[in-house]
Amino acid sequence: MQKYKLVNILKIKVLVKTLIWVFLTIFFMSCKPFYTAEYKKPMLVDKKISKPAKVLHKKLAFIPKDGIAVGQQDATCYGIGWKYNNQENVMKCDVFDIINDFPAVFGFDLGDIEHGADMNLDSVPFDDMRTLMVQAYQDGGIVTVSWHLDNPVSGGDSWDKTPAVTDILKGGSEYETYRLWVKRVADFLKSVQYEGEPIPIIFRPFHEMNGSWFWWGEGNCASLDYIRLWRETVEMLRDDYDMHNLLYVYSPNKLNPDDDYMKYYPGDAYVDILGIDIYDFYNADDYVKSIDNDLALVKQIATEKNKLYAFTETGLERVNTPQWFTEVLYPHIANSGISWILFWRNHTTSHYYMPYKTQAVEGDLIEFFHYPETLFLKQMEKYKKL
Ligand code: BMA
Repeated sequence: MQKYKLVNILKIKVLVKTLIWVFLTIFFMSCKPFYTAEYKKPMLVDKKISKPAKVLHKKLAFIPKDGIAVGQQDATCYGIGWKYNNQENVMKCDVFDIINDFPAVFGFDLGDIEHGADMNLDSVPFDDMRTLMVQAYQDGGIVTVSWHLDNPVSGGDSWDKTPAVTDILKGGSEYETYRLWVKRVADFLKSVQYEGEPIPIIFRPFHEMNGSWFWWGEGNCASLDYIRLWRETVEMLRDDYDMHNLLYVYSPNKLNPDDDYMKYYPGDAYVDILGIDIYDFYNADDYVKSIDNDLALVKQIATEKNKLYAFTETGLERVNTPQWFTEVLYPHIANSGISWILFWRNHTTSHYYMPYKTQAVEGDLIEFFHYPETLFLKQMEKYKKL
C-alpha cells in the first residue's frame, strides 16, 4: 500500500513538471522579443523610459518601412470656421472633412503653460488639449508637442529677442522662475494619461534655433548656452521631475548656405530624434531644393548616429498652388526615410496649411491621401500590436 502511494506521488510530480515545462515553452515561444535584429535596442535619452514611450520609438522606427505618417498641428483643436467643443466631445478636423480620416500625427503647443494659464497662446484650453491628446493616442495616433514659451526676462513672447538664455541657466537670475516653468510643463504632460499612465509624447522644445526670430535663436544666444539650456531642461524633466514618457527632438530650421546643422546640437545623450522645419514661402524651387539638401543631410547624420529623423514642420500658407501636395512636395519626401511630416495649423482663412472643405485644392489632398506611402490615422492600426 505504502509503495503504491509513493509511485503515484512520483508519477503526479513528473506529470506536473512536464506540464509546467510545456506551458513555459509555449508561453516563451508565443512572446516575440521587443528588440530584434531589425530593431536593435536604441540609445535613448531616458534610461528609465516608460514602456509606451519605448513602443512609440519602435513604431517610429518601423513607419518608414511603409511610408510617412502625416500630421498636422492643432488638427483637432480648431480649423477654419470651427473650434473643438468640449460639451459635444466630438472629434472634428479639417483634414477629416476632406478625406474621411484623421492625420496620424497630432501636434500641440504648450506656449503659456509656463504661467499656469488655462489656455495656450493660440487659445486652446489645456483641459481640451489633454482630452484631445488622449483621444489621439487611444486611436493609434502619435502626439508631438512644441513649446512657444514667453521670454523669461522681458515678459514678452517667444519672438521677443531680449537676451534671456544665460539668465535661466543654473546660477542665472531667472533660474528659479525657469525651473517652475519646466515643472508646469512636467505637471501637465504627466497629467495626460491613458489607462492610468502618461501617454508617450514627442517633445520638441526650442525649435528653429538657427533662425533669429526666437529669444533662444541665432544671434540672441550663444550656441554653447543653448546647449546648456537644452541639457538642463532635459535633466529637470527626466531627473528632477521624474518624467519618463518623452522622446526629445532637435529641430533646426531650413539650412542657409553657411548654416551648420550641428551648431546647436545638445549631444547624442540628449536627443532621440533629429528634425528639420522647412516652409514653402511661395518659392517652390527654393523649397524643394532645401528639402532635398536638408533631408539628405539629416538622414545621413541620423543614420550615422542610429537615430530616427522627421520633417518636423512644413507647409505652404493658404495652400494656393494647385497640386502642391502631389507635385511639389511629395516627390521630394517620397524616399526620404522620415518617420513623419507635420503640416502647420489651420488658424484663419489667411493662415492655414491644410486644405479645408469647399476649396479647389481639396482634390490634391485626396490624391495625396490615396498614395500607399502617406499614412493617416486608420493606417496606424497595424502598429498598435508592436
Ligand atoms: C506660429 C504661428 C503663430 C502661432 C505659433 C504657435 O507659426 O502660427 O500664429 O501662435 O506658431 O502656434
